[in-house]
Amino acid sequence: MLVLRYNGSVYQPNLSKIITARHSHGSPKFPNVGNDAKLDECFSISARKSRLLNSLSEETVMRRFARFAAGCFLAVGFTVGVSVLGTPPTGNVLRARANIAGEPGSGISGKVTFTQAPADSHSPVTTVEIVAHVEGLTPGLHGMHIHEIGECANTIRPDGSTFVFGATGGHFDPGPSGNSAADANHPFHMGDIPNLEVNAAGVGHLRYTTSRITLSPGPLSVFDANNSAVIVHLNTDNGGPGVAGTSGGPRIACGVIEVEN
Ligand SMILES: [Cu+2]
Repeated sequence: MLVLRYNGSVYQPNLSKIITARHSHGSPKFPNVGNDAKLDECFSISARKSRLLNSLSEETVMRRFARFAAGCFLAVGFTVGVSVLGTPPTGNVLRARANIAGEPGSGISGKVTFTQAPADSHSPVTTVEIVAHVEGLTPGLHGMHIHEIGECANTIRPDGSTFVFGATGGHFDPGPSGNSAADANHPFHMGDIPNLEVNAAGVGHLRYTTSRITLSPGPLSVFDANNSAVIVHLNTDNGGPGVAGTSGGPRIACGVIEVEN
C-alpha cells in the first residue's frame, strides 16, 4: 500500500469539535458569532486533503476525509437551516429601514432608516444613525424603541385582553444585562433611543446616532435570529430606571427592521 510521508504538521480533522462549536456559538441571540470560521475550515477541504495524503495511508485518508466531509455537510446544512428559519441577512449590512404603521384606521405611518458607519482609525466604534419620520401622531414626545422581535402582530395577554403589537416583545437588549423588560434596565437597553418629537401638525422627527446596535453581524446586531422592530408609544418615555409604566405606555405604531439595499 502506498504510504507517503510528510515532514510538516499532520492535520487531524475533528468532527466533534466542529459540531460542538456550531452549537455553542450559534445561539439564538448570537447566531452569527463563530459561524464564518467554522465554514472557512470546511471550504478549505482540498488543502486539508492534500496534507492528509502526504502523511497517512490512502485508505486511512479516504476514511477520514469522508468523515470530515460529512461533518462539513452537516455544518453547512445547519447554517442554511438557521438562516431560512430566522432569516437574518448574510453579509455586512450597512443600511436598513422600518416602515412604520399604526393600527388600521389610525392614520399613523412613516419610516425609520438606519445607516451604519463602518469603524475606522478615526472612529473605532461602529455607529448607526437612526432617522425617523412618522406622521399622524398627537403633538408632544412619544416613546420610541427598538424591540427585540421583528414581528408586529398583536398578541393576547393572560387576562384575555389584546396586547397591540405584543409580538415585538420587550426592548432589544442582547447584553450585557440581557433584560428586555420595558421597566427593567431602562433606559440602558441596547434598543433604548430618545423620544420622537412630534410637532403641532402631528409629524414626528428624530435623528440620533448610537453605538448600542449594529446592522452588521455581531452580538449587538438588530438582525439576530428573530430580527427586531421599531415601536412608537402613546406616551412620553421618561427614562426612569425600574419605574413601572414610564417607558411610553401603549404601543401605537410598529415597523419591522428590514435590510435596505
Ligand atoms: Cu417600546
